[in-house]
Amino acid sequence: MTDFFKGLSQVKFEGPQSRNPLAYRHYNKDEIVAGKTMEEHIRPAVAYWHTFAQEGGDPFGGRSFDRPWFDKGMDGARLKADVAFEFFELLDVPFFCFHDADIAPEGETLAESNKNVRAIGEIFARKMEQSRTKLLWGTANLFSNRRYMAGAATNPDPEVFAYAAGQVKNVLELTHELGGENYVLWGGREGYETLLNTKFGQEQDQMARFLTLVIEHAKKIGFTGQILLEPKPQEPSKHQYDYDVATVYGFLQRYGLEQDVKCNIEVGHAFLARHSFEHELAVASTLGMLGSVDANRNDLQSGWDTDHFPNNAGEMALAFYYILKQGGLGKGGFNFDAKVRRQSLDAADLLHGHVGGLDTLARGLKGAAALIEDGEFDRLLDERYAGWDNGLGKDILAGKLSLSDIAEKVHAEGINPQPKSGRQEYLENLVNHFV
Ligand code: XUL
Ligand code: CO
Repeated sequence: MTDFFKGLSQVKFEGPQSRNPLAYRHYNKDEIVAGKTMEEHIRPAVAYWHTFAQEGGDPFGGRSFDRPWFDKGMDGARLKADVAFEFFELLDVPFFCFHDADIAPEGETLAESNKNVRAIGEIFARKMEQSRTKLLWGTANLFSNRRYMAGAATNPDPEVFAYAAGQVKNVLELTHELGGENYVLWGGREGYETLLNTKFGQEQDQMARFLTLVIEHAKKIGFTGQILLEPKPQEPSKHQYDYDVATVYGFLQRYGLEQDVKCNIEVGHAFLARHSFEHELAVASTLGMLGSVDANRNDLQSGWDTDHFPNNAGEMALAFYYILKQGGLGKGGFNFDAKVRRQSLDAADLLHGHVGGLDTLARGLKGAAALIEDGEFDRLLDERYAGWDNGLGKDILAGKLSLSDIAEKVHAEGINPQPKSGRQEYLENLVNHFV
């Protein structure tokens, strides 16, 4: 045991009345909701980067956190791994996620970096034999090092592409060996700052080639997890290619990859694309692309990707509505891509963030399950579209009528549709009744 979390004990469910700030009030992992335990629905994961590697810096000031593993090379990385697994147990969560760069220091060469990552990977493997926490996903950091400033797969220099490929091969194989259920690609620098130095079509081809290589390698090593692309419209690139779910789907279809890849949808990224989170989930679910979720929220005032912990149960209820309707996230889950604020210096703050986030998800889950169980919401939606189930609507959709046929019908039958209320306020109140 390290002494990082000294004095803190495992977070337990105590119910909504509890005033214990380090107890779950809504997240009761074994409680059955809509046929599964809460843990099976949510599949919560701790993000290694925000929780253990984040330094508390902002554009106006550097590190504010003082962690005993900072600046200590591989010794620090080993201590960080010890602390990480203690944290997973304190929170009692089933999953974690990592980038290669979060877990081990970069070396002078790719070989040295990969070796460092592998050494910590071995420690993870040993710890995972004792721990119940598994790997939700792994990913390679292809955006922090300056070699990637003009992109990884989409770099004008093929040697950068090659370096990135070497990094991804290593992390994909490690993810597979650790039993990871997904592999994520977030294209932080796959985009451009200015078209003045960018061949857009060329870069699209490169990105598709890279993804194809990853898919092929995953198959070759027998990785049966999901390959996930994480859309985000900007930051750090001015224009990112994986703008939103619809854009990603168009890209995948163009290169014939839509069967092999799904999306990891992040709340804050949806906002940056000027969508709601539930919009992105609805689009993804409709396209068969809803693979996993990065849970967080943005500071709406700043309009930036601030990665706060989720605290809006109503928003999460709408998210769970689409997740429950598609029968769950399968191999995906809810990764807390969220960080404590710069002034939240204490070890306990890391727990408070996750406890509140998980309680918010639990409230959303229970709300969505109750909404569906009640049935009125779905019935109203079906009623609104009922005209398409038979007669005119059905014939139009089935392609039985030409434009002239339809026009003729309007004249012959005196069709004169009368607008009906969309009842938005009624529906908002109905949803709120269950959250
Ligand atoms: C960045 C982001 C990443 C990805 C993984 O905005 O969300 O942390 O989730 O690379
Ligand atoms: Co993310």
